[in-house]
Parts: sequence; structure tokens; C-alpha cells
Amino acid sequence: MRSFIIVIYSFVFFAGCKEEPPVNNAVVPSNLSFTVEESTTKEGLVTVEAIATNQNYFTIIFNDQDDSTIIESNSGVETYQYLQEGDFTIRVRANTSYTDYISSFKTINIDFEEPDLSDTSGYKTPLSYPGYSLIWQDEFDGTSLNQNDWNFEIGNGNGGWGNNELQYYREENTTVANGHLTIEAKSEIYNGFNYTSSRLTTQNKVSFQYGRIDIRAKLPYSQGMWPALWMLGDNINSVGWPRCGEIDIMELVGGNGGDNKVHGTVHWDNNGTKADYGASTTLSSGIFAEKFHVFSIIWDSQKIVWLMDDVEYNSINITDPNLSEFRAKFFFIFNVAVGGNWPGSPDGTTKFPQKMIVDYIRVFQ
Ligand SMILES: [Ca+2]
Repeated sequence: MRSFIIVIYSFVFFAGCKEEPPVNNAVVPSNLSFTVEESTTKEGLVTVEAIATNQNYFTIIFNDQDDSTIIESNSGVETYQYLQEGDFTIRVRANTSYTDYISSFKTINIDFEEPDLSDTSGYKTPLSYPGYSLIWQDEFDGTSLNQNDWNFEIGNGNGGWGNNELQYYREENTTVANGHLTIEAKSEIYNGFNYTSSRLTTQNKVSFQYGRIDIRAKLPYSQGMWPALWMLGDNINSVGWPRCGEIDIMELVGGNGGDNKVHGTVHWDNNGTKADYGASTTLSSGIFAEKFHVFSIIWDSQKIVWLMDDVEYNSINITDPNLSEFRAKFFFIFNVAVGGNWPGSPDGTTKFPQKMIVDYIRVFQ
């Protein structure tokens, strides 16, 4: 569970204007106090809540690097988003007029806390299930990606893979070691792009119709990260997307409170229109970067059921003739996108590099 550290130093001033005392005898407010609270879901988002006696309004000044944001506030409650770590001064004035006020400030420390990424514990699933046979697996036990089963997709696709994604996919961002496949999203300039990552598929090499699929993984986090473990229909090159069907076993949209939530979705063609059906599930504590979790689908000719750590959170009946896409063979895609239409771009709160670490993928039928 991430927590925030705020160190607060507090000073109170009683002031009119020190150098030039006000010539009128206006009553200056008194009893100014304020709190600064940092959001537990959005790093760097702070809320100031000020109270005073006899004020007409508050002036709240957020110092940030070389800039200040000055907000006049009747309620005394205002928010501000810090995008960098550091010590920052927040100054609050309780005003009766522009020149008559008392002032107080606090210095806060903004620290974007990193989850413990070294933890390899977490949920595990078995190597066998009653009534099923294990028909394909990759435990990532070697020292390189098995390219008999997997392909690298290179570049930024067409229009950022149709989503205005910001990364350039390279082989270099994938490693296999210590029983894990790791896809690393980096902030680095390459071929005119600001980020690099990897995208792997089993297209034309490994595909399945139906079965139970288990993928054990630890996920990246923070604003702009968009990791996905998903599938496309084998016939994509002949019928196109979304006619081929898309099964998203797991997607996560990083930052903004999304680091503890995964989505399971299908996309298909409904008489010429793209159709979607999905749901999400949220961890009761912590984020998906901290421990391994298992993302599964159980798929047969009747339905697709999505599970996270063996708990069902979404299902769709695929017997409707309009859902025939999902009664055919699909291949796998693992990728970590950076930016794009769904997550939005990385910002100053984003930590690079980011990793999606996959322990295994297993297919049972
Ligand atoms: Ca493994």
C-alpha cells in the first residue's frame, strides 16, 4: 500500500503590509489556520482547507518550481496538482481587503512513493485442473524470448496502433531471465519518439479456440501506462478489426487512481459498428505493481468468463450469431503502451522505467 509523506513546517504571520501599514482602521482577520492534505489516489494532488475569523476571502498561493498559482477563494478550500517532487511553500492569506490580511505558510514535501517492485510473491494458479489438459505454456525459463512461438512487433503502428500511442516498440525492451518475461517501458528518444517499449504476439505461430488461459503477471503503474495481455482473431488480416474480434484478458490504465484496477473486455463487429463489452475489478489494497496476480479467462462455445486471482468479475454469453467472432481461433498479444487515447500522456508523476513482468502463460483445454 502506498502512502504519502508530507513534512510540514508552519509559520504564522500577522500582517497588514509590514512596510506600509494600512491607513484605514479596517479589522484584520484573526485565527487563521489551514491544513494541507495529499490525495491518496492521485500523487501530488493537494487540498488546502483554511479557516479564519472575520475574513472576507482567502488568497491561496501555491509555489511550484519558479512559478506561483494564486487563487482567491471564498470557501478557503482549493486543490493543486504538483507534477514534480520537492519542497514547496503554500501561503494562505485571510483577507478583509486586498491590503488587510493575515498570512500563514507551510512548506510541504511532495514525494512520489514507489511501490516495492522486488516482491515476487502473490497469487499462483495450479498446473492442472480437473477435466482440463495443459496444452501450451510458456514459463519464460530461458534466457531469451522463444521466437518459435512469439514475434516482436516493431515501431509505432498506424496512428500509434490506432490509439495515438506514444511509444516506439523495440526488441531491446524485452528480456527473459530468472523465469520471467519483462517488458520495459522507457523514457528515451528513439526514431522520433519519446518512449520505447515492446509488443509481442504469437500471430501465425500459436493460437487457440477455447480453453482456460492463466497469465501470472506484475504490472507497471503511474500516469500514461497502458499494459495489456490480450488476444485477436487469427483472421484479422482477411476480415480486419474489429471483425476478427478482440479479447482483452487484462488491461490497466495507469495513474489517476487506476493502478489498482484491471479491465476485462471484448470488442467485435455488430453489423458494421464496433461493439464493446467489459467490466473491471479493483484490489482491496495495494496496486498491481506490488505483487503478482493471475489474470484468466475461461472460454467455451457458450461464454467467456474473466477472473482475477480466481475471482470472476465479468462474463459474456457468446452464443448470439452477432458474436460469432468469439467462436474461432485467437492469438496472444502482450504489450506495454505509453500514452494514447485511453490513459492520456505521462506527466511529471510518471516513474520510468516501468515494467510488466510475466511469470507464465498457460492454456488448458
Ligand atoms: Ca516463470
